[in-house]
Amino acid sequence: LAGLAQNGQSAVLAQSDNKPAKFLTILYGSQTGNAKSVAKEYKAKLDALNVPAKIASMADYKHKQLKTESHVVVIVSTHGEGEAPDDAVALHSFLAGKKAPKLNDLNFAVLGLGDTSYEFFCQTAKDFDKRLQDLGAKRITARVDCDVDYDTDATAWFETVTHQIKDELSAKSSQSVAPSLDMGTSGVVASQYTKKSPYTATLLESQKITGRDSVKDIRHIEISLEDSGIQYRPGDALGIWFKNDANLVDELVTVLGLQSDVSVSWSGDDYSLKDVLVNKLELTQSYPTFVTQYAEYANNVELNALLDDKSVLREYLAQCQIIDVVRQFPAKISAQQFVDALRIMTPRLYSIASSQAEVEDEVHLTVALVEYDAHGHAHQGGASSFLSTRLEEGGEVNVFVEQNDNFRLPDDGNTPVIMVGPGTGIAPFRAFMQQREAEEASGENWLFFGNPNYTQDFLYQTEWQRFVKDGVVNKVSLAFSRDQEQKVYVQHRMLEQGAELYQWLEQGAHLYVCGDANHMAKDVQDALVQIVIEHGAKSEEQAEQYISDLRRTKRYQKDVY
Ligand code: 2AM
Repeated sequence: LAGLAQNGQSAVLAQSDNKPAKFLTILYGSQTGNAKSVAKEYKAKLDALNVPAKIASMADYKHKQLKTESHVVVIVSTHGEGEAPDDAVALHSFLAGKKAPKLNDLNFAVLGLGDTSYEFFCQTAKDFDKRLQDLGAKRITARVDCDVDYDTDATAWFETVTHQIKDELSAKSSQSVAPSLDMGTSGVVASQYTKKSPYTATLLESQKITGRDSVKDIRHIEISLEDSGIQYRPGDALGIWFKNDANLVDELVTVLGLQSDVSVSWSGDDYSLKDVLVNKLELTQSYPTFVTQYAEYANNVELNALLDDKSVLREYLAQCQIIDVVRQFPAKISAQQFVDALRIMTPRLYSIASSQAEVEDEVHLTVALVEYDAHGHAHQGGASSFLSTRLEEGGEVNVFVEQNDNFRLPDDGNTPVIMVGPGTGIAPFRAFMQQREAEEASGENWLFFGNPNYTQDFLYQTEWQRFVKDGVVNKVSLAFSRDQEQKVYVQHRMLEQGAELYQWLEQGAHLYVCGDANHMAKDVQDALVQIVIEHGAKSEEQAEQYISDLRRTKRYQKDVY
C-alpha cells in the first residue's frame, strides 16, 4: 500500500494505524435526474470542504461493496405508486433479500425526493432507511423527505450530515483521497446550462400536428439552441421553464381581492405580486402544503375536514389548480401570506423528439396541450399551454437538457429495437430513428403507435411512411382506439403479434415504452408477460422473471409519465 500511495493518485491510502481510509460514499437513485443532480451538488460541497467523498449511481454500484463502507448517504427519488427509480431497483431489492449482508460498521443517512401529492410519498427513501437500519447500520441523522421544491430541505440535510461526519472523516483521512469513480457513460460534454442556469432559447416553429377534428391538440415544436453548444442524445429530455398565464394570474388576484402591483418579498428579493405569480410560483397544480397553509386563513369547516383525510384530499387535489381552492374557499389573506403558501415552480421535462445527427443545433418536442374542465371552469396545463399558445415564434424560453441514461438506443447498431409509443410517447422514437438512420445502423426497428383516430392523430405520419420506404423502420403496428366500436390499444396489437414479438426478444431486441404511466405502461407490461407465457412456453413466474431480466440487462427501458 505504501507503494501505491506514491504512485497512484486515486488509490485509497492506508492509515498509520493500518485501518483503511474513510470516506463518504454518495449513492443516488435517479429517474428524471433530480436525485443525481442533488448528489452531484453535495459532492461538490464536500470537495470544497476537503471531506473525502465519492459518488456513484446505484445502478453502477457493486452491492457487496456496502460491507466495506464506513459512511454512506443515499439520495433517492420515488415514482408513481411508491416505485423505486430504475437506477435503484436492483440495490433496493438486494437489501430486502436474503443475501443482504449485516452492516454493523456502516453509518448512513437517507435523503428522499418525492411529491407530497402522491400517496406513497418518498416510499423508496423510507425503504432504504428502514432496511439499512434493520441490517445493523447506524443512522448519522434522521431521514429527510423532500417535496417537489427540494432545495431548502436538501441543503439543510447536507449541512446536518456534513456537520456529523466532517471531523471523523477529515481527521482520520487527512492524507487520503477517495477513489475516483468513472462516471462517464454518455460521451457528451456536460453543458454549462443546467436546471438552475438554463439557456435562453428561441422558438422556431410550433405547429399543430393533430387534425382539425381531433379530440387532442398536439404540437410539434422546434427550438433553436443556436450557438449554445448544448448537446443531447436520443432518450434525453428537455427541461422547460415556463411562465404562468397572465390572464389566470389576473383572475386569481381578483378572486383574492388583492392588487397585482403590490410588492411582496420572495426568496430574498422584492417583486410585484403579478410578477412573482407569473414567473416563480406553481399555480397550475395544487399540493397539500398550499392547502394546509391556506386553510389557516380560510377558516372553513369543509376545507379543514378535507385536510383531515389524506386520501380525500388527494382526490380533491388531483384535478385542481390553486385558483379552484381560492374560488371555493374564500379567505382573508394578504399578498405576502398567499405567496408564502405557494411553492416554487418546477420546470417540466419533455422527451426530446429529435436527434442532433439530423437537426444539429435544434431540439424538437411533441407537446400535448393539457386542457380539462374541473370545478365548473376550463383549465390548462402550465407548461403545455405556455409552449402551445403563449410562446410566439421568435419568443424566448429557458431550457436545459436532462440526461436520461435509462432510455438509450443499444450500443450495437445491429441490435433490433421495438418501440411502444402511443400518443406523445412517440417523441423519443422519432429521435431514435433519426439517429439510427444517420448512423446507418442495420438493426431492425418496429414501432407500435396508437392514438384516437387514424385521420386526425397519426403523429408524424409522412415521416414514418418515409422511414418505412427507406428501410429505416421495418414494421409499424397501429392502434387507432376510436376508429371502431371496440377500443384497440397498442398492447392489443402486441398480443396479436405475440409470436413475432417474442422472436424479436429472443433475438436480442431491446424494447422501449414511452407514454402514459398510469394505465398504458402497466397494460403493456401485462401484455408482455402474456406474450412470454404463451410463446415462450413459460409459467407466469418464469415469464415475470424473463421480463425482469430484460429490465435488469437494460433491454427493456421505460420513459413514462
Ligand atoms: P383512448 O383515449 O381512445 O381511450 C394515446 O393517448 C392513445 O392511447 C389513445 O388512443 C388512447 O385511447 C390510448 N389509451 C388509453 N388508455 C390506454 C391504455 N390503458 N393502454 C394503451 N393505450 C391506451
